[in-house]
Parts: sequence; structure tokens; C-alpha cells
Amino acid sequence: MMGNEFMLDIARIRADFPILNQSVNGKPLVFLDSAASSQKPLPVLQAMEEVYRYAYANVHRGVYRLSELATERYDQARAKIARFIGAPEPECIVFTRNATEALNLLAYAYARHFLKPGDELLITELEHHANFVPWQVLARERDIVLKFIPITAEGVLSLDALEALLTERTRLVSFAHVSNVLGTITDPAPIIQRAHQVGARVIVDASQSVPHMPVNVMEMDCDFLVFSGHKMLGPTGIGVLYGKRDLLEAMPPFLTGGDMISMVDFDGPQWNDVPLKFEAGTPAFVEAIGLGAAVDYLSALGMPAVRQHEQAMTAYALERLSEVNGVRIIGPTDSRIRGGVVTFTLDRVHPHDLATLLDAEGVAIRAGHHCAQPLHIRLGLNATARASFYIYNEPADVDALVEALYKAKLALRR
Ligand code: C6P
Repeated sequence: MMGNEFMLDIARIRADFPILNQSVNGKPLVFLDSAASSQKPLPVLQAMEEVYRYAYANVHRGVYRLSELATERYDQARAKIARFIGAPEPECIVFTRNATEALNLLAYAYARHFLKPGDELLITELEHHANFVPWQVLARERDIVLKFIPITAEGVLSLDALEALLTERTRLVSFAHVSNVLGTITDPAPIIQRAHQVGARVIVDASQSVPHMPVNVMEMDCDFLVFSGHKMLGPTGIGVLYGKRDLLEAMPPFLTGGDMISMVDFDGPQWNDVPLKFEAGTPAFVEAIGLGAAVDYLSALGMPAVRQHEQAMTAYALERLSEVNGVRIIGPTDSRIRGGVVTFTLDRVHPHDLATLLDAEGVAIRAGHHCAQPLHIRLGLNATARASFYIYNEPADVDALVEALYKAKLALRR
């Protein structure tokens, strides 16, 4: 049955992740925090080491062979990432440090430039702080009206409410494709269509979707899309902003300095072409090459298979966790509209205490507000526990989580 089969050869995949093959607190490590940051397979580590060993020199500067080699690989990484998300050309891919920087870039270089006082900006109640705080700051500074698409009791965005919130003055809509807390997968199509009908531009925060499912920016027709490399097998310090070329060209730069100008004299600078206009200073090119290797790795597995495996893992986790007395699952219980993120609470136990007790059993989960404090306020919760899955997780990991939960309950007499 589609969605409930485990599609990946986990034993073979795990052999590429030596970090998983270790004990923590005397117990085999069960890593269930990939939504925060994923582990890295050997081909990614090797690709980066290879550059440092044999092909390292600053990009876009030297005319000598080593610099050309590094520049070629940097450009190839950009092209791979463009193909991976269905972007029409590599020039639509801007490298940033992470999704947070990409969203700030848009707040500064797009919204501060194109939005006027009284214009309206729509985000949602389920956003990560990265897609929340930059807009709050902008709204305060520029008298922009910030509105929030609410979630239903089931934890999905209310499209009826969207209708009521959209107006002629809505200039920008920004939302998470997959919530890092509720796991909710939002179908971007109806939101993007309606936003475009009122003349608004749309940003998709794909931090929790691009690593886990097929994403195609052309099919989606979003104006901008952002994600981080470190959540998708790539290194830290590299993120991506996709933008429609005409929009990127119309935007002023975010940071200024070297590499982002085509020429400068005492009268002033002229900006470089996109995407270099947005990449001031020496870029994280070794990290970008590492991300390119991560994209190769995911592409070889096939993103439909990655999604199907995670959906099966999520369905299994939802089933096993709901057996545990006192566990409350937060977010949709239908794995078809849920990414590989299962957030829950355990009655009368603080999630931090729970995470500490699970850690003693070798089980690594995240506890807290997961940088989505407004959503937690909306849910009436201070904190939650979250298990998240990736290509190297298997049903036995969920069994270990449930077993550790029973042990924690016993220790706390809950
Ligand atoms: N969420 C989590 O544990 P950065 O930190 O820039 O790489 O990613 C920010 C970000 C933006 N949007 C969403 C939906 C996210 O989930 C995240 C990162 C991590 O849930 C770290 S707080």
C-alpha cells in the first residue's frame, strides 16, 4: 500500500553514517532529531575533504588552475541544487548561510524595498521563528500590517480563514511547507494561486520539506523558496534562497563588499549579476560542494522513496506512541498529511525531563518550543517533545523510543 511500505535499504544507508554506529550512555544511539539537523553520510564528508586536500583555493578570484577547479565545483553544486528543486536555471539559486539568513535577505532586500506602510503581509500561526521574527521587526519598523493564517483544531492551516485575510493590500504571503512542530504538510498550490490572484508574492519556507519529499518550484509557482543544507545531509553554514529571476534582478543587494559588484570606482559601485549580487564576500563554497554531494546522495535514493519511507515511519510512530498511556500527539494523526516529525507530550512530565531520561537510554529527541513559541502559545503548551525521522531510521528506532518512554514512566511513577 502506497505510503505504508518501508522503501529504503536501511542497512546499506546506515553503513554510510558511521556516527550512528556508537553507544551513548552505554546504550546504542537512537538518533531521532534530524528535523533539528541531520547526520552526514561519507560521500558528503569525502567530497568536502577532497576539495580541502586537492582542489582548494578561493573561488571567482584566481585565474590559476586550482581556483578554477574550486569555482567549477562551486558552480556545479549550484546547478545540482537547481535541478533538485526544479529551478529553471542555476542563476535562481542564491547561497546563504541557512534558511534564517535567506528569510532575512528577503525581509531586507525584497520586503523593505517593495512594501509600503499600510501594505499587508500574511504569515501563519505555525511558523518557525525564522519566518516570524523578521516579519514582526519589518511590520513594526515600516507600519506594515502583519496577519496570521490560523490553524484548525487538527493542526492544519484554515483555507477559509485565508480567504477572509487576503485583501487587495496583501503584498506578501510566507508560510512553512511542512511545520517543524505539527508536522503538517501544507499543499502550497491553493495558497499560492489565491495570493497571486490578489497580486501578492509568495515565500515558501521549505526547511522541513526539501530534505524529505519531492519539491518542484516551477510546479509550485512560488516566488521564493528557502531551505538549509544541514537538515538534508549537507554541512552547516550553507543554505539556499531560490527566487524567480526577474524578482532577484529587481531587488537591491542584502550585504555589500567583495564579489557582489561588477565594478566600483570613487563614484560608486555597480552590482554583479544574480546570483552573485547576493553573495558578498568569500562564500562557503566547500560547504556548497558538500551540499551538492548531499543532493546526489538523496537523488540516488529518489525523493519519492525518501518520502514514502518517512511516511511509513511516521505512521508506525503514531500507532506505537498512541499505545502509551498519557501520551498526547500534537498535530494531524493522518501520516499522509504529515512529514517525518512526531511531537507529543507525556502527561505530568516536563518534556525536558523526558528528553533527559530518554537520553539515558541512548534515545536522542528534541524538547522545548522548537523555535515556534507563538505556535506553542496558540496550543496552550509551554514545551513539547519531538521525535523526527530520516532515511537512516527504522521501525526498531520507534520501538526503542516507546520502550524508553515506558521506562521513563516507571521511573517517574506516571
Ligand atoms: N528548525 C528544528 O529543530 P536554520 O536554523 O536557519 O537552519 O533553519 C530555520 C528553520 C526555518 N524553518 C523551519 C520550518 C525550521 O524547522 C527551521 C529550523 C530546527 O525544528 C531548528 S530550531
